[in-house]
Amino acid sequence: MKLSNHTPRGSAPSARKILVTAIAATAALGLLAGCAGTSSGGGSGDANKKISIAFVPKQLNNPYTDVELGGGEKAAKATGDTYSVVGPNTASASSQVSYINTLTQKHTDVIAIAANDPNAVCSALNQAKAGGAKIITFDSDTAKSCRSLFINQVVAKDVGLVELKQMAEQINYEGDIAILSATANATNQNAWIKYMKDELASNSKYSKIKLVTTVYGNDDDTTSFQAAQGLLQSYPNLKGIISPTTVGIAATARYLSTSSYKGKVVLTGLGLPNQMRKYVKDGTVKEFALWDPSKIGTATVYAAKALVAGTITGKEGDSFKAGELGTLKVGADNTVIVGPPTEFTSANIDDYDF
Ligand code: RAM
Repeated sequence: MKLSNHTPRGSAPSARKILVTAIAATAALGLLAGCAGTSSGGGSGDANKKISIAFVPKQLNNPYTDVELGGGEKAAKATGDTYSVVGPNTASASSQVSYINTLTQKHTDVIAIAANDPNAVCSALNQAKAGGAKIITFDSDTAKSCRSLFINQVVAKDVGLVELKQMAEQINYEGDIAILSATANATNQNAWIKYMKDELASNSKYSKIKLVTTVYGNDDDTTSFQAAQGLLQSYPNLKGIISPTTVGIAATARYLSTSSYKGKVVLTGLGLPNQMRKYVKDGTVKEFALWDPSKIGTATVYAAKALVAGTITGKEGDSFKAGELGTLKVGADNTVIVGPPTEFTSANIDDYDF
């Protein structure tokens, strides 16, 4: 959603060409499929088969989730597939289970889930799979055995390293810092935090930085705001807070912006440019990072279609066409990486609208 278009001029195929190609592909695949049958989710080989895909985000009513799912909805409209969203209002470990069970009963072709816990949803997902559904994780993974594919926004290590780098530069590589995360079980945040801790322990340029604590705002605005307040009460010498969650960083910025810590305590992490803009402009925050969440939704829809069609199984080396994102490749751990992180500062934040 950056306000520039990376599609090279003249590269878009004409509508007629697409139509002709689509008809030809359908005919060819129809011949290939023969009498193979078209059981739900079974991989009929028909790349044009319309599917039903249900997204189960970590929680509803999270602005980040809204952008992510917006990409999925747009892609499903373009492909003519049936798109739906169901999910809990809180991001607690097992809050998604009942929604998965309902989707299983409805014989949804693909369940795409951003897991609140790597294991708590697995038995429900395995039942869905036994009923014929394909399982994709996006944003936040489950244990590998519970899904065919993980659509990951960015290489996890890169996320951890960029957040730490932005903090270190602003505190001159010295002092106490804390992490204000989402939920204690979140697979994505825990992976990023692990890489931050590894780097703090192993990279000598960070030897004077001490991570004093990690606290959790549960991706709830009020809880995160209070957690930020509590951190500064408990650690008055804190130099900085890293918040690897869009909910956490926005709530912490709001707290800092009207407190005596504004401009003194450094805040970095992962934020939506539209939520963070005012805190960058008023000097509360200098730098933060993210990616375009809508691309995750887009990639998930095209991966879902390829899985149902049987053109991919999710193994390393598989690739599939993902509309405006071009061709995406499945890498190690059955994971697709959508793109690199973007760093936002006052110099570029107005170029982004999400
Ligand atoms: C929050 C959620 C989401 C995460 C972003 C960065 O919105 O925890 O899972 O990817 O932050």
